[in-house]
Amino acid sequence: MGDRRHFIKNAALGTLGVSALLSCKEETKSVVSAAVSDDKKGTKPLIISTWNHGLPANEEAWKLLKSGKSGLDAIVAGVGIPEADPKVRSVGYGGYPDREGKVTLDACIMDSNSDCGSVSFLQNIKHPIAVAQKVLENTPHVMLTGAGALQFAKEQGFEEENLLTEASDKDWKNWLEKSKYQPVINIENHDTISMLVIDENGDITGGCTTSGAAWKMHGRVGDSPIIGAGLFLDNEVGAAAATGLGEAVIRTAGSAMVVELMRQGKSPDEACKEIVERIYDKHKNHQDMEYLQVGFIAINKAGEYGGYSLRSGFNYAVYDEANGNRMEDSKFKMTWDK
Ligand code: SD4
Repeated sequence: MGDRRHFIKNAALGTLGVSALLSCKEETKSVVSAAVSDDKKGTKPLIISTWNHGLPANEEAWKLLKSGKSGLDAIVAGVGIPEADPKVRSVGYGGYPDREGKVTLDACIMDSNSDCGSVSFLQNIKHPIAVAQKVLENTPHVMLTGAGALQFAKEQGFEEENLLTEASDKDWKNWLEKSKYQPVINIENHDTISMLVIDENGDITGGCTTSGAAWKMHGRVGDSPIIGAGLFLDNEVGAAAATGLGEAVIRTAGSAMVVELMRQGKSPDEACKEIVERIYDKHKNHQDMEYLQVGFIAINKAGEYGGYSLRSGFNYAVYDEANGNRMEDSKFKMTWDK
């Protein structure tokens, strides 16, 4: 309800739219488990994903995990659901275009060995997360971008298709009338999907896929394909992923910092909160503050999970054996009305 109100309010504005490091493994483990609080402890395996579209994504990923597939395969299949859904206007096919009417996609994926693959500024490919997996598996690199990413995708057998739906084309033309850049996050509760998985053995994988901030400049890349910003994990510690205004997440190396805070003993909730507070402090007098929203989800090695956002309206989907697939509301620093 709050989300809806917020959406209406912002639509009315005229737009739619974004260590001390422990050196020894044993020490790390004991510090992390000391941070576990019972209320947020899931059973393994556990999947956590951003926003409402996390529910069907979790469902699909869960099926694959339970059939013995890897965390990587589970994530690619899971987040592939919103990527292919034209009703989800912030991911993949049907996503809002940039200010030139082009749908450009960002995605990344990372496994428990710290191998990662990423694509940015990719056009005409419905499943950027699947291309990111191929970058991880079939190249010596971490990130491919733009025309090179597209060329690679085609070499890997992906088909080019038009991702601009009629609805997005219409919204873009409406936006052009005022051409005001003010990406509003929480649009009907569909934004970037980030997914974190801890399997039965306690191994962690993560992925993130998005069409990015609506009405961005052509060529703009957000946090979502950037390892350390939109997504980060360390299999000894835990994982974190972001949603929200990518510029703010990149400025603070958000997800990497959440993981480092968990390494120091913070719980996932506490670690997400501390980084959100830091983002707030750094942006409170910034021009982006008016429309700034960021949210993080995190899991640790012990199976504890959590999330925190700057403003109200963020939620995430959690799936484990004990409690099934459900939505949980994130704690937040402030409401949109303040
Ligand atoms: C971006 N972080 O491109 C993405 C957008 C997003 O929730 O996450 N929206 O900045």
